[in-house]
Amino acid sequence: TTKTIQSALISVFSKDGLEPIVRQLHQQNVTIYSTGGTEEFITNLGIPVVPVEDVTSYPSILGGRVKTLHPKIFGGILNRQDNASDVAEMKDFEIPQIDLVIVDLYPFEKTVASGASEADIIEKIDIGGISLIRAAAKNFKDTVIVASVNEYALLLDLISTQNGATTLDQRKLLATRAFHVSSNYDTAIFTYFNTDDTYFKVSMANGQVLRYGENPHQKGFFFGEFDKMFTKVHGKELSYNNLLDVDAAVNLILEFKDNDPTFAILKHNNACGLATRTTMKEAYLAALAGDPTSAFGGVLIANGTIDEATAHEINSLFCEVVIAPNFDEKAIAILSEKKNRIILVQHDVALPQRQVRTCLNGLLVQDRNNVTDSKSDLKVVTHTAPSEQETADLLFASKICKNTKSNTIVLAKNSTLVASGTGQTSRVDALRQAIEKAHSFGFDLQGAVMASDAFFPFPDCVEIAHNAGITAVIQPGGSIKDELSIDFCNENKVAMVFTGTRHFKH
Ligand code: 93A
Repeated sequence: TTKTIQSALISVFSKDGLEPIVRQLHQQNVTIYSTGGTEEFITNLGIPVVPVEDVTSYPSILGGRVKTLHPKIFGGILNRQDNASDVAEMKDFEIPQIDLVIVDLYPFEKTVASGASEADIIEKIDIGGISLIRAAAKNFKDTVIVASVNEYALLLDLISTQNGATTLDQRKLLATRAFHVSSNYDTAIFTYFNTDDTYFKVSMANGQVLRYGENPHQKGFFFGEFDKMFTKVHGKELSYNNLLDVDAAVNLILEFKDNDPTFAILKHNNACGLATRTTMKEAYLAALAGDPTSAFGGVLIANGTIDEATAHEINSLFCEVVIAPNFDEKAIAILSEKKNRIILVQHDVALPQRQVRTCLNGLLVQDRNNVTDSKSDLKVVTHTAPSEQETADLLFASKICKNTKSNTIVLAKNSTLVASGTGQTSRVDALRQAIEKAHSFGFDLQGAVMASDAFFPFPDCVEIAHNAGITAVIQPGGSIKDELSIDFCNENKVAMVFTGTRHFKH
């Protein structure tokens, strides 16, 4: 499968970086075929070159639109050397073998960016070059394709150290990169032509045009398979913001999958109420009591069946979406009394393991945060250890904390979210917000626990928490000033545990 390059077709828009390659090819006695400007460039180097016109017996026509598009060129690139009839036809039609193709395409994107006229832009849609690339890449078994200046260094290495010998793996790698070039090129052309956003609806499988984006003046789309995750049994169409909240809700409740009945209420992707109880109705009422003001217009999610009694309670609340793995029939009838209220039955489907969002002019991709702090992860760093109830509350609070926008502080007591500070630019502000909120809804923070998504750089948070009545703290640890927080806790009999895992969420 090793092949040695004996002939090359070179057709490049930019001649940058070509000289050492041409010299090396010449040194290896490689026959070089070339198009107009490239041929002139090579001739000027004093290196012999065969014009493609001599091969095709055709001049470049239609103002250069047709230069290399000819069976004698494409036959030379596409023939299968282990195919007897291909070999015979090559001989019959006097087609020269082409082992290597080097192309640098017309600069389409650059021309668009320069603000050129439509006519100029259209002339920069490369047809022959893209065909050469695709043909040579298709026939990677026999042909080497260099479709970008980025591969020149590799090519130079191949011809100088291996005398132009290439392995099948090397040719396939170059073909892969070539198809990357050709697909990006066609995407750029499509992007230039396309002005109709709704095109995505037909072009992308399962793509969905939303009423609008985050605000009415923004367009919005959803690409995903919503119906695989949920059965919508009632209500209006989900909006962009509904979908974001549903996503946050599903991630949050996943932390409580195998727990006793747990109910969460979310607003703007953060939990404003969450509680675990022995019945779903009690869990809902406790979650609602956490922050009845924020719950208005929220997204509700349960980790188990929503029964008739729970539905009765929910019905008096204005809420956008209710999600549960199961609903009793009567519960559905009750919740359906409100025409717009969206009712979703959640299926047991895993979420993607990678998360994607746009960033600058590209994308950011990361693994899902799959770490849920458990009892065995906890390292008691204070003289006082948390009690059994406090330990349960610490782990409970840390699950909510992980699913709340940073910086965040979560206060919890008796398996109930008491209050949280969400998305603050300072951790102290997050704590103050949580304490103030808890007090405004009449909570007694004595014996409550505190979770922090990241370490405390200063001992101020544990001081404020202690003064508010908090008796146990969970945090990742890892600040160079950890000792200051630990000392304060020891002096004041506050229990603190480290998890070793930070849970930022931006
Ligand atoms: O107008 S084209 O699409 N028609 C062709 O047949 C053709 N063959 C190669 N453009 C074509 N090319 C392109 O010409 C190459 O992709 C390269 O960008 C350029 C090189 O032209 P020259 O060697 O004349 O500078």
